[in-house]
Amino acid sequence: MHSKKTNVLFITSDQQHWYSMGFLNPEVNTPNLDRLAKMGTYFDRAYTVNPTCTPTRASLITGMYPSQHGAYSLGTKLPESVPTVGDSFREGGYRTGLVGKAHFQPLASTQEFPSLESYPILHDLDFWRHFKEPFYGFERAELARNHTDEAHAGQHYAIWMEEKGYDNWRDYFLHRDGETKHVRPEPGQAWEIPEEIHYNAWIAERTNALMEEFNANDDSFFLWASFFDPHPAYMVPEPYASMYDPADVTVPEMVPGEFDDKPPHFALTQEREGDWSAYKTDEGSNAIHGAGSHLKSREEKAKNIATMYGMMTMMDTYIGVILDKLDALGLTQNTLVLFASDHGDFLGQHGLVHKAIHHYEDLVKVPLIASMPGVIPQDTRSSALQSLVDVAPTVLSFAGLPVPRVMTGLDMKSEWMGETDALRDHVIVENRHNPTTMFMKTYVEERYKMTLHFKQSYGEIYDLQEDPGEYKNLWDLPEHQELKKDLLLKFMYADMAIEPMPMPRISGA
Ligand SMILES: [Ca+2]
Repeated sequence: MHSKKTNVLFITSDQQHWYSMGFLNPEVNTPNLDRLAKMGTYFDRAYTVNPTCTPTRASLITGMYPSQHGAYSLGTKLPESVPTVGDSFREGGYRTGLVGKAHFQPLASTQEFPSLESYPILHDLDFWRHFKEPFYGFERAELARNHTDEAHAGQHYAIWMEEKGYDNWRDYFLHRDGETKHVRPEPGQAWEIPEEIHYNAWIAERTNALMEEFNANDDSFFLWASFFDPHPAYMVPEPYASMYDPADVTVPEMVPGEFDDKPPHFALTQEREGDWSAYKTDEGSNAIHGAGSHLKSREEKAKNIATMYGMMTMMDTYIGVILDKLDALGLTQNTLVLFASDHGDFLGQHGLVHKAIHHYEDLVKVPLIASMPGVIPQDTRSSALQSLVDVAPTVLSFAGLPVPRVMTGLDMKSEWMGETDALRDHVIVENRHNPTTMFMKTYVEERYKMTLHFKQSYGEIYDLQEDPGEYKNLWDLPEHQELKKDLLLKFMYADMAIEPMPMPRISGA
């Protein structure tokens, strides 16, 4: 009776600010995400484990923190030896698939650290046509690596575009050597790519095809539809490009003086040519995402937000295509549908744009919706703390499969079912961008939030209850030194608690 087992359909966006969904923000239309939230529970205090792609994506499939699974920063890879949630599902008799963005490996490859998601193999379509091995536990991995028009477009996505008759697909993307017909649209301008070959259409079509195939064989499945939007550079084809008028969107603004009590890398963002050299001292230092000028005109921010809304509405349309297929196959009742983003985004909040190295709620909080009619409470909003490190153990638990001991995330099934109270009293957000610089760790509990900056004299403490905008840093204030001591102790205990215990003690010695 395979079909009675619980399927898991995991849908993710990339770099989505939690507020960009219609049921939270009337400026944007996302009817299908609204429908999913109504069908299930929306968690308004869900946190990433790292505000960048690779570390968090590796945590999503391993149930471990970036400091544990090895892919601690962008430009690193998840070692193939680390067990994944897909491995567990396969051992449990499930079919597994991933369509869209993986980013478990870096864009560069070395002999010691080979990467399949790197040049020139990304563009070797023959290689990908014959690629049949499981990829990190996904027996069917259909991949791409580009955000919007990036030159990384290739792999299965490019093969699919050619199958659709678009041998000229390169005309819609940048080229690495600069030779391209495509000119990146200015903020607010439409991307000329035909909607029928946009990667949203590809992800929906291939996700649905895999669901159909698995269902036809009466196989249960764990399937990840991994969307690329609304990650910058913000661009979207018509009709979505002109769906939202920049004049009608709210543009978040910085509060004058708000960086006065913050670590120095906050104020540096407001300089045209800030000196970031102090953060690029490590051997092997690579780009630090967000270490640069964040100055953009209000007009450009408004255009970007309007485009981002268009990207959300377009992605939502194709999420709807997948949810409709799930319904049409009669699988909605026995499928856990989980929607999340890998981390947040700045659209002008605190004077910041895109990804950054500033652990505001805008960046470290993520949208999270869990739906399974009859199992997870419907039309419910929960403010209990959630972490993306819990996704792997929790989906295994919903499928009735054992959670491997190496997973240090928590099994949240009983809480998501409304059977237990909050299982978490804190979450941890890691960020080791370079070995010693931009190396920070954040502890968030119900009320307070603390960020430690490795071997720096400064730090951050915010009272999220009294100061949800995180404007007042309590770290140095004499009246809050007891609070600081208390939080440091709790942070240390939290860090001890996540030490992995791969096996039980099976004897006295
Ligand atoms: Ca990301």
